[in-house]
Amino acid sequence: MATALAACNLCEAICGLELTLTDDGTGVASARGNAADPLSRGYICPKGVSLGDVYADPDRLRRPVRRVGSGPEARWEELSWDDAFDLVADRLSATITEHGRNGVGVYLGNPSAHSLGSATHGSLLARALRTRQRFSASSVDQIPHQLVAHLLYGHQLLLPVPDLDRTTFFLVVGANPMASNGSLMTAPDFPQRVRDLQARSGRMVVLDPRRTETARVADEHHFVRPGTDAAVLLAMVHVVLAEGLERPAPYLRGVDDVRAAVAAFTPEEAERVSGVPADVVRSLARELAAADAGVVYGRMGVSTQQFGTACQWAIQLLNALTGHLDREGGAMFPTPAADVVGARVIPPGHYDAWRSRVRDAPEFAGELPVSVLAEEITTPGEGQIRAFVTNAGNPVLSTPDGRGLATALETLDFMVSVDLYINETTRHADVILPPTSALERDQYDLVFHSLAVRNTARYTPAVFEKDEDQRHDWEIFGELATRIVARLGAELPPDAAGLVGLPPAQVVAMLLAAGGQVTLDDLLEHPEGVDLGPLRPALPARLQTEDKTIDLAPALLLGEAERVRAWLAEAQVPDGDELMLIGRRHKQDCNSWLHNTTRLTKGRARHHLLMHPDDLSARALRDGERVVVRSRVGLVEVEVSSTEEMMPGVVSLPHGYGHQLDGVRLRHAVQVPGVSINDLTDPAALDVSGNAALSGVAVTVSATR
Ligand SMILES: Nc1nc2c(c(=O)[nH]1)N[C@H]1C(S)=C(S)[C@@H](COP(=O)(O)OP(=O)(O)OC[C@H]3O[C@@H](n4cnc5c(=O)[nH]c(N)nc54)[C@H](O)[C@@H]3O)O[C@H]1N2
Ligand SMILES: Nc1nc2c(c(=O)[nH]1)N[C@H]1C(S)=C(S)[C@@H](COP(=O)(O)OP(=O)(O)OC[C@H]3O[C@@H](n4cnc5c(=O)[nH]c(N)nc54)[C@H](O)[C@@H]3O)O[C@H]1N2
Ligand code: SF4
Ligand SMILES: [Mo]
Repeated sequence: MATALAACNLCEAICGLELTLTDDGTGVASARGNAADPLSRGYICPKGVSLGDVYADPDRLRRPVRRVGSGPEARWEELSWDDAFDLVADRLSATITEHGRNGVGVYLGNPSAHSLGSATHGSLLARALRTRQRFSASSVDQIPHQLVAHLLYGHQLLLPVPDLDRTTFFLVVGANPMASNGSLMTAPDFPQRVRDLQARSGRMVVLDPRRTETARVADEHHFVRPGTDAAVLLAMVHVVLAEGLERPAPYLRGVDDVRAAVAAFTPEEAERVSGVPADVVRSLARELAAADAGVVYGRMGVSTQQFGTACQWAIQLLNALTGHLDREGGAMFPTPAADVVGARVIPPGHYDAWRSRVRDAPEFAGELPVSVLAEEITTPGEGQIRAFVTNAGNPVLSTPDGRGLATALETLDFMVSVDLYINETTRHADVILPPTSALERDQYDLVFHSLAVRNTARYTPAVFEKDEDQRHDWEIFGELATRIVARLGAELPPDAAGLVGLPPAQVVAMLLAAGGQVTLDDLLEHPEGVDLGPLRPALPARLQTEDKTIDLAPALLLGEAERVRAWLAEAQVPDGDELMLIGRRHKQDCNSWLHNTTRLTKGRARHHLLMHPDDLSARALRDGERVVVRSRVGLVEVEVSSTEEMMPGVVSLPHGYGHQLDGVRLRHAVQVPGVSINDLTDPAALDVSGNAALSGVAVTVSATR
């Protein structure tokens, strides 16, 4: 039977796969990890197998469709690509002519970063539209990381990653890589990498309000109350500096300003709000400072919260001050073969260059917080969004007050979505343009090789040829951009115009040539991937700051320390009726999609609200019964599960559930129970970066009886 190599693009681990094709060569019979892949080394998770299901899924769109009617009565009609492109270009250019550039809004979802064509050509659309109403899943995810990287290292994507394979002290704050497979840390087969760490006498310590899959395999776990990590992390910085444990590199500046800023953050104050014992805060700081190879790593839990930026800053401070930045086993910068940072393919970023129209929220790197999207659609006035474009996303399920956003989408003059499926968001579109799926296109992970725990490079040619009447995403962006500017009597800037029709392979070839580590030909000869060795020290040369130093204490971040201090002075531990809601991810879930694959949805239901048994009994609730969860924004009804893995006072719902596809005729729909956590999260709650504070939402839980 024929086999083919593929790259899984369903999460940041970018595993190499070996597919066995069906006898006629038109489908996937089975999939396994490719042992020859130098990064993933044969690892695969349950989702990797489902790539073939997506390819074969009869409900995946392959031709453009137009919606006729709305709500449960809506019908979808196929139309030709040419007609679809014309229709979309007509409507978007008409909106611009009538309402101005900011009359069109754009949202880019998570899989945009996981497709080579979106990475190379996605910006074409923004450059044709030139709107300030730009949004993405980044502002319900990692904007604080990017803001801090921009301020400290001079580029929003110059993000240090844990040198996981060589560290001996790994402090994980608000991340669950045993389920997520790592994020802003491309580390396929995290479970084995942790076993290796422990086998070399290293330790993993986890701070998380839930005893997660990662906490369970850790050497130490402490509950931390949601949203209070900044107090813990800044207290750790305080301990490092107060005890003289710092070892700053010569290119670090601002240590004394940091010392002054953290003076008020004592471990005792941290304990009061967070529940993490003061002696644990002290011993973690000392253990990090004493470790030969130590690193602090924090992800979603400390990014999507009220002090996300302060947390990410404190994490950089801890690594840098204890001498673990740019050091083996510490926090290191990959040297990717195709370097989008050095080549400035992605700009370094800027903050607060303009603000949102209705709420006056600052932009970051040209994007506004997605939490302001609904109000920008519904609030009349100049710059109101009248037409809307989405690519690879589902903000109705993935952004705060998703239900409110769905209502807002219904008021638009026009909406177009580039997506493989009709989902809770794209069902509101007038036109859906479906690109080819992962196995039908070439892949090179421009983003994730830049965040990997080992330097590798891999170019994977398409497994299946697309049929003539399909389009790749880069072709869709090129076509739309060209037709829109033509209607506006405008032109694309020369570098953008040069991209139209240029296959992504050529973009990759140019980037690889600039880097000089490998060529595209090398990679085509080795589709399993090429090993470029362990991470290596790169500072100060790789810094993108003008003077090649790192200012640890930019004014914005000092201001954040002050904001955390002011909050700390007032902060009370919630009591009485109130609980704090957090999210969770499961191994078999992929954000809000893939819930239509039998393979990933069979087995025990996993949509429940998790709650500590004491919190259930305090409310006279029974394990398994349906409860009402209320927040300022909305309410949902869902089954509750009693578990001691939750910190008392904290409850958890998974993210990406709550499908609302009633009335949408799908051939193969699987009914997955559950509710959307984002019917409870609050678009008013933002970090300074504009990131949504999804963690620590105040809720009450009561019986439906
Ligand atoms: N409360 C809460 N909210 C959260 C989170 C949380 O933890 N808690 N997590 C946040 C995070 S980290 C993220 S990244 C977001 C994700 O939120 P989004 O990015 O808005 O949503 P996804 O579920 O990733 O949407 C995937 C869509 O992309 C389509 N798709 C898949 N591949 C492709 C492709 O190659 N091209 C195109 N055009 N479409 C494709 C799928 O069909 C699906 O419809 O959710 C965020 N929201
Ligand atoms: N299987 C699977 N893998 C995925 C995804 C998926 O949907 N499914 N999504 C992918 C995406 S888009 C992303 S961004 C990554 C995310 O990757 P991770 O960040 O590793 O994943 P999460 O499960 O969101 O982990 C967040 C952790 O923070 C904890 N937490 C919540 N609030 C707080 C808090 O206030 N303080 C602290 N200290 N902890 C808190 C939660 O309990 C949870 O364990 O995963 C990626 N991988
Ligand atoms: S961990 Fe699973 S979903 Fe992520 S890339 Fe690997 S196989 Fe795909
Ligand atoms: Mo994400």
